[in-house]
Amino acid sequence: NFVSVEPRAAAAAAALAVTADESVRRIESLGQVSGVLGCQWGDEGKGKLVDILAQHFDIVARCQGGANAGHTIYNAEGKKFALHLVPSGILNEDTICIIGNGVVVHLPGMFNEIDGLESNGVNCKGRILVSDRAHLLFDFHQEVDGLREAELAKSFIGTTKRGIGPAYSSKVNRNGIRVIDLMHMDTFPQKLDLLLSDAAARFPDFKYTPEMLKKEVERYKRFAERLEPYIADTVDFMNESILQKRKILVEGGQATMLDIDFGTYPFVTSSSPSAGGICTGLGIGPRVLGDLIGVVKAYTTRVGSGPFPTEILGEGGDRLRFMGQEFGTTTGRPRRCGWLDIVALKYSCQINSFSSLNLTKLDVLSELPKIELGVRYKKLDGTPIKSFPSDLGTLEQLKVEYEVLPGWQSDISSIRNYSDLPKAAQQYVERIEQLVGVPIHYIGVGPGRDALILK
Ligand code: 2SA
Ligand code: GDP
Ligand code: MG
Repeated sequence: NFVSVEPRAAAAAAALAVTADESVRRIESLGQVSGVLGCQWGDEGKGKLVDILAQHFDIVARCQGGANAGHTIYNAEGKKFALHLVPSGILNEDTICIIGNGVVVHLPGMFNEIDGLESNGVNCKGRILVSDRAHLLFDFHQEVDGLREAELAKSFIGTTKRGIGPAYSSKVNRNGIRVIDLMHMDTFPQKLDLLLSDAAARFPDFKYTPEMLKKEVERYKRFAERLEPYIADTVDFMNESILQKRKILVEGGQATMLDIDFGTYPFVTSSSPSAGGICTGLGIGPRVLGDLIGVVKAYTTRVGSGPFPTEILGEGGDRLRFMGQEFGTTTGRPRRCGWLDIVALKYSCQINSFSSLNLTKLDVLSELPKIELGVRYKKLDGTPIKSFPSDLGTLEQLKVEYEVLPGWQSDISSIRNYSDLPKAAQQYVERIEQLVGVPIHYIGVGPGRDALILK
């Protein structure tokens, strides 16, 4: 009773201003369960693509991360929304949004986000389901995140301080508290006491008092009441939806190069933003996955510490940051900027087996007379490095070889057909395809819903 299954192709085509039948068919033919994942260090523009594709899907699901994510989207009237926990499908009124078991949920933040959406005219009622198996992220996890960063001093990770690492630590440590535990308020105080006592034992600066526990338990009693209608066995819901032929779009948070296993460890987030995270974070098997779209910015950005081989320091980086308005959606932090890193992109394509790519923010490069592509890594002594290195020392010491391509130096933000792009822009797109061996089917030329070229 939550889901409307009628096709929404006509509305979607109108919103995209798509004229080519072939392009519409391409979106329509995306697999029943498809995913949108970040290829780089996040903020590639995943939210925008999810919002656009959501018009063709019945369900949009988040499978990992938490309110560290910041997905910026604009509705049909051009109003800006920054989403953190609520999936980017929420602006499409027929879409059901799932917060899967792999997500860590900060309830005060989630309800703030829902209140903000509703006060801006977005009806969320009956449209958000939260997994009973998802772990709760408490305010104290955020405090501990800050304490850990302070302890690391100069080698801090540069987290969003949203409590992500500490919440996943509680989960893996097997004393985390799950959404379903809120339905058993009799045992909840003991569980929370154990968690808070652990934090107090580990961090002398974390002041834990009995009053604190009492206050938090009272607060969570109220959250539990408000949350009850949202709680669902999302594993069953997802699998039943698959049997009923509903279309499901999975929205990745963060990105592959921040993956706990594949990223530039320890400068990573604490979840699996790559393809594997879809199965573990939603309880669906790998054989149901259809298309996976990798979202890649036409250049590279990274927020937080850690290796960034193609980073442009100084004026060049500042110029990209200014042109691309590269500031964190969650924290407002300036993002580090650099050229597109083909070695990292190829690695990301290997890990995720992307069926196609969405190249975003091509418009941001429009002013540049020349554009560089980082195509190979070499050690300082000239020895070639075959694939993306696991070793931090190697990553910090390597030399990147660049290919230099001509810029197009004209405004492309109102172009909607691939053939109308300047030849130099087409050459840039096609060189990337050639180097990574995955087709680019979507090209972003602006932040708005309509600013997308289907190739
Ligand atoms: P955390 O908070 O434990 O996940 O931080 C660990 C690393 O992961 C990075 N990270 C991100 N990188 C880019 N974008 C993210 N979301 C926000 C945005 C970030 C913001 O959309 O702009 O507003 O600052 C995100 N979330 C986590 C983080 O920078 C650390 O390097
Ligand atoms: P996400 O975390 O991957 O969803 O990305 P963010 O929302 O954090 O950051 C991407 C930013 O780029 C947002 O401000 C988007 O509105 C904007 N954006 C997305 N696609 C494009 C594009 O093709 N061109 C331009 N100029 N901006 C874009
Ligand atoms: Mg973001």
